[in-house]
Formats: sequence, structure tokens, C-alpha cells
Amino acid sequence: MKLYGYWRSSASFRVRLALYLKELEFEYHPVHLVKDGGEQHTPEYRKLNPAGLVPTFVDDKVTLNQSLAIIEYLDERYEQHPLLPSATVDKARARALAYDLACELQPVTNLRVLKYLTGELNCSDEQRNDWIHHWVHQSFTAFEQRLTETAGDYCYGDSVTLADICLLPQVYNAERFKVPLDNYPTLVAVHDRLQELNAVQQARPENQPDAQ
Ligand SMILES: N[C@@H](CCC(=O)N[C@@H](CS)C(=O)NCC(=O)O)C(=O)O
Repeated sequence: MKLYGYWRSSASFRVRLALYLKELEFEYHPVHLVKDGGEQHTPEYRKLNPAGLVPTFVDDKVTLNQSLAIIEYLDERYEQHPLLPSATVDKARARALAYDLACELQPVTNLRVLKYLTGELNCSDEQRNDWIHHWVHQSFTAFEQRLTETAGDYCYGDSVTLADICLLPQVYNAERFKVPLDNYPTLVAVHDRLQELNAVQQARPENQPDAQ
């Protein structure tokens, strides 16, 4: 199995988390998102992923993009350490938590969006940071409220799920851009508990070979 990703990419972080949590071996192929305008835009990489985004995942003859699709593929194909509850309603609720972060928050803080703000739209770094803080607060306020109903040790009950996999990269990003997290005690408690897992440490951005 091969994972094309970038150490700081939240979607790549999600797939690494799934692979380590499920104890699957893989080769990591770094794609530098910044150097020389970004290796995601090279013709060779675009053959693998025409959208010019990471991650891309290859398992034998199967090439996949979209981190959540990759993770669900892994979860169905490799049964150990399931990442979603088995009961239909619980599964839908854990997925909804994951999508709250992966579909509503991450896209508006993605590199190409931030580059468009500071490039074409001429925003200052301060305005870009205000943008990030605004969307993180909006998303985390709702997420915190949800967690008060769903969380046990982790986002949904006492097992690690797709929701935790989506939470970890968003907290990493929020910390990177110095978003205060005092108003989100449940979210922070879950995030801190997740740090105790080996798989989480292995998957963290700063522990990747391409980390700078
Ligand atoms: N929904 C996609 C998001 C992929 C995505 O946004 N990847 C970012 C890094 S987290 C990227 O490659 N950005 C490159 C760019 O913006 O040029 C997924 O979950 O895989």
C-alpha cells in the first residue's frame, strides 16, 4: 500500500491515522505542497490525482482519492480495529461528526483557499488569520455542543472512530494558527486523551519523514 501525502495536510493525517490505528503497513510518498509552487500540480502527480490534492492512496491496482473514501475502504477491507460503530444509527452519527469537520471546516481553510485570499483577493496575513479563526470557532462551537451528547472517552462513545480521525487534524491546524480553545473543554479533553495512543503519535505531522 502506498500513501501519497504531505506531513501537514489534514486529509493525509486522517489516512495515516486510519492506517496506524488499523496496524496496516504502507509506503509513504511525500508530495511537497509548497516547494516550487507545489508538487501536487506536476503532470506526474496529476495523472494519479487530477484534482491536484493529497492524499492519494494505492492498494495494488486500486487508486483512490478523498480521505474519507480511503478510510472507509480500509475499514471494510481490513476488519481489525473498526473505525465505525456497527449499529446503523451509531454509524450514521459518528459519520455525521466526522463530516461536520471534514466537509464543513477543512475545505474553507485549505491551502488553495488561503492562497486565493492572500493572492488574488489581496488579503493581509492578519485577515487570512481572522478568516481561519472565524471558521474554526464557528465549527468548534457546534462540535463542542454535539460532543456533550455523544462523547465518552472519544468523540463517539468509548472507541476511536472516524470522528476522532477528523478531529485530530483540525485541532492541529487550530493550534498552528493560535486559535484559543478554552471554550471547547470536551473537545480538548477528547483530543488530549487521543494523544495517549501510539497510533496517534506515529501519525502526527511532526513525526513524518518530510516534516520541516
Ligand atoms: N476532501 C479531500 C480534501 C483534500 C485536500 O484538501 N487536500 C489538501 C491538503 S489537506 C491539498 O492537497 N491541498 C493542496 C492545495 O490546496 O493546493 C480529502 O478528504 O481527501
